[in-house]
Amino acid sequence: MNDGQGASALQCGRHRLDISFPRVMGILNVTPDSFSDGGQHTAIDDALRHAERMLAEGAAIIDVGGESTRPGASEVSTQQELDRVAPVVERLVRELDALVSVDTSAPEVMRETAALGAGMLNDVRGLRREGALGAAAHSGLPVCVMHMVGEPDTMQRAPGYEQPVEEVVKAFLEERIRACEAAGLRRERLILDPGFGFGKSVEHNLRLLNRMAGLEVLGLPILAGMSRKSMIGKVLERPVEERLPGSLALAAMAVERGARILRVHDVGPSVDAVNMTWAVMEEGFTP
Ligand code: 7PJ
Repeated sequence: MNDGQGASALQCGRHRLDISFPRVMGILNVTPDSFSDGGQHTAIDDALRHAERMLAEGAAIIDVGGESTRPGASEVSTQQELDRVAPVVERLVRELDALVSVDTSAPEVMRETAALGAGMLNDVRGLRREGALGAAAHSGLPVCVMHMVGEPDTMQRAPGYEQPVEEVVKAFLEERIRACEAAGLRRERLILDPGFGFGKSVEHNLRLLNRMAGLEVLGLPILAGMSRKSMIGKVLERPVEERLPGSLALAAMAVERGARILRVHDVGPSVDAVNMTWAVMEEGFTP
């Protein structure tokens, strides 16, 4: 059995998320400039329709992001982010009863969206912004804490590590777990993410995935996000719209190395890849 990762369920507001098997989180960008589907789902109705489709395809979580964190992206104001994200979260919760995760680093966005019924917080800055630890702790929601060196606008300038990248990532996550606990955010509410593509070279990303099982000793659920990322583009020399096969291979490998949440654009195919991988790992399946 593959149950070496702490809790088998997360209480996400009104939703209970079973993570005794790997789950898929569908990406819903509401930024005008996100790199792969930017501009396509800015209108709220479009966003809702896209989310509905991802849920029908088997997404357990919808991750709503209003700040583009692609390499080189500029920061948006908190108000701008809130204006983009809040109406979408509100309708996802009310009309679709979706388990909504909010991809944000801003304490105010955490507070407001938690009040609107979001069930999870996802911070690519690992709750390092001033006030973020407190806001996340107060929300009572599970939080995904991701590793990133620097900020999105500067992180890809010759990323270098003094120590092996997997050790740096692990030490960083251990430090964040301690900081969270000191702020009253209980360990049981944390999800860990090595942060593929954030301040890392292709070689760093490949090594990090290959050695990702090393994070399991921390005893917390692992989330992996590699869908359509440039590590695939670079290895396979594919533009972003041709990265699905590469994304599925990486999702399968992440599951095999312990990931319990996969953050993806292409939900249907990812659910199949993840379930097939899991069936092999379990040597069985439930139809
Ligand atoms: C990630 C994320 C990721 C988590 C983005 C993109 C860039 N959140 N938000 N993990 N990536 N937790 O989707 O390519 O890898 S935005």
